[in-house]
Amino acid sequence: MNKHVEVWVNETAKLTKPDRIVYIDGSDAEKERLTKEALATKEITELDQKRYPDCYYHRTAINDVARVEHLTFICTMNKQDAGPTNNWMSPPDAYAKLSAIFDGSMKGRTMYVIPYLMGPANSAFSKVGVELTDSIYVVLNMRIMTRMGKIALDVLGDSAAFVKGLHSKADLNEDRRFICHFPEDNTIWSVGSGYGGNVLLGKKCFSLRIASFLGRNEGWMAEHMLILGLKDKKTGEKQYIAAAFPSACGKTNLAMLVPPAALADRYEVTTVGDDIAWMRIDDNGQLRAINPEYGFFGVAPGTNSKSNPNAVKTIKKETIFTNVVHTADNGVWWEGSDDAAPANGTDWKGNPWTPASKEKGANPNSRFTALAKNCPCIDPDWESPKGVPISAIIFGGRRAKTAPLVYESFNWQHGVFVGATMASETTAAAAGQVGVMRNDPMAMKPFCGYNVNDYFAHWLAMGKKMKNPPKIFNVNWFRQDENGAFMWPGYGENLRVLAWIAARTAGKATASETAIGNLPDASAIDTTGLSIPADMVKKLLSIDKSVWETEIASIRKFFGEIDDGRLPKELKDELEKLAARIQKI
Ligand code: GTP
Ligand code: SPV
Ligand code: MN
Repeated sequence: MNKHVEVWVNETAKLTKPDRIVYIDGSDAEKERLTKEALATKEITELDQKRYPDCYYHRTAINDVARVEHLTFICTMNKQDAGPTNNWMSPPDAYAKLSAIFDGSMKGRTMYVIPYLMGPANSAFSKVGVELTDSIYVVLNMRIMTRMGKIALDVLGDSAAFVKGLHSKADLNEDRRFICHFPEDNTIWSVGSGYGGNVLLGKKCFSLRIASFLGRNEGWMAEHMLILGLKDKKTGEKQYIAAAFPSACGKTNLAMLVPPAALADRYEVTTVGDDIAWMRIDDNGQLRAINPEYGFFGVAPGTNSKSNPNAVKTIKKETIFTNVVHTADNGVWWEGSDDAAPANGTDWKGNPWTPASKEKGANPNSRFTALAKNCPCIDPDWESPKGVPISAIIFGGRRAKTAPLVYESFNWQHGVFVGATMASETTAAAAGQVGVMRNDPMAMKPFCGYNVNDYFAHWLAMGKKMKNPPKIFNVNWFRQDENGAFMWPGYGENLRVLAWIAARTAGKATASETAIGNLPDASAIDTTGLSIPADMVKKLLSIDKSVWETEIASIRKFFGEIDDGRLPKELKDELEKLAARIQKI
């Protein structure tokens, strides 16, 4: 064992006082042993192994079903370094406060030591983390979401360069639940939760909050982005596109997109990642990206053979289902699944459930944890140590009125402004009210591990270092008509928008310059085989002056709220330029 890890494990054990310590090696034998143990303690339930080979079911506590942004803190010595969008505690205060909760929290339990690697082996992008946890569910999930065990220790060698993550379920009491990040110490302390993003520390805590901080200091980027490959089979050209949408706004779906029948001969989409991208500029000035994860922690409700057939195939085996309906015949079900609702089942709260029940059977944020390598459309280069070249970056969110289906920014700086001023409706991925519009710059509001103004400055600086910066686009699959119905069919049909983006990036498509950016003419979106009212695409691409005036006022307000003296002047300039252009409509 790496001696730095060992020293830290022993120190931590003095605080948390586990009955025993188990070092995780990632082997198959270990997986079998842990699975048996988790079955025996009922932390997981074995599903019908004929229909669901190597699949398990887990239910979290009822008060613990999503990320908790109000209990998530960035703990930097200087408060301003955490910035205006993060909760802050001073490191001494946070360590003291959480130490009191961690004290003895693992009594009667096992502390698992999980070394894990974010990114492929032999890659300059990759980084090592070690998570100490008293949750066997965390271990089994980390085995799917990261490259876990020996592989990580081999990369680490004798080095002390690893992210220290400490997690204890403690008593799952919300009053004693905290997710604290100490970017200056490479450390994460998470206590009082057993749910996904709060406890699988390799994911949002390390790969976004800590990694964004490291990226700023080391000259790279950690982003809440899917990465997909789009191949034009006619020309043989292939592009990689990264897209940032807020939580539960369609990253997994877009990453695994199946082209509509009418365009299936022409285009192929492959998946590199569905949630997180680490991006670096190579020696030729090209932006390249890896997916640091090894699996998908995807939203279950709405996942079916029509919306996301590749996800349905990915979760056929070796999958952990969390907070969905457990059916009487020992399967799983959720709202919007392929199967008819089961006559009898147990809902996410553990109560009997039938289709006549008033409440939803699956929690809206119920999830599957599945291996990326089981995804039928996984990209052949998804584990390439040098990453894939990114030619376009897409921002988007849930906007009922404002944003058109798609537009292209004028240049990198304007594109950074477009990302910085993103807003979207909140979803069930985080605790709190759903459907509330909020600013979510680059889909990183809950995940940026430092001052968001410095983050914008980092984006601007990175663009200057690239030879051909990716073109930056904005999309909106969620525009609604007067009756609140989605105007765009979405899902596989989004390929039609990707195709325009790719053509535009390749310099092969025309666009009209408008006040907000370059827009395709309605005829430039290929609607072959799509039954949609003739003027719908035109409507989807329309820009309403008064709506945008309101938008400008809201951006002005947002900038006013976050500007602590560090908001880059370039972004304020872009706002004034946008306001002037809108004025002229
Ligand atoms: P996180 O894992 O939380 O980061 O979410 P995500 O961004 O990967 O979102 P995901 O693809 O899981 O989709 C979330 C929800 O949005 C699901 O209920 C989807 O059915 C729905 N959704 C995804 N794509 C579309 C789309 O193109 N149109 C519409 N109307 N809904 C969509
Ligand atoms: C998100 O909320 O953006 C997720 C799920 O991807 S979690 O891992 O819980 O953060
Ligand atoms: Mn996410």
